[in-house]
Amino acid sequence: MYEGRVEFCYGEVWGTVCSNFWDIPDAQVVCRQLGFNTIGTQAFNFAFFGQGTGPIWTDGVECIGTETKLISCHHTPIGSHNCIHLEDASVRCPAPPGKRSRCSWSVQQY
Ligand SMILES: [Ca+2]
Repeated sequence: MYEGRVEFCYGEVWGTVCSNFWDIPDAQVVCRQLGFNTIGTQAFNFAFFGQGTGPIWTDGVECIGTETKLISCHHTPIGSHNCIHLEDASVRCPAPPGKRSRCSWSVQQY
């Protein structure tokens, strides 16, 4: 599992995403964008993995879940929000597609 607070870089500055309307489709897009699997993705709000310290870049993220980039989803204009860092959004992503667990599916040959 890979998990943490969601931040993205805008104008050379890293900032967070407020978690109003933050849910699994949004987290799936983050995981996909980072090269992880999306099945089993979890979304967390209220700074579950700690608060950021930079700007809060956006809020009201509403992805369908199939987008390739978070910035393609509906969201408030950059810098427009009514949040504090206590509301920072986070995700937990399953392992990348190439990394299969020891117990993953296989075919036995006889
Ligand atoms: Ca959402």
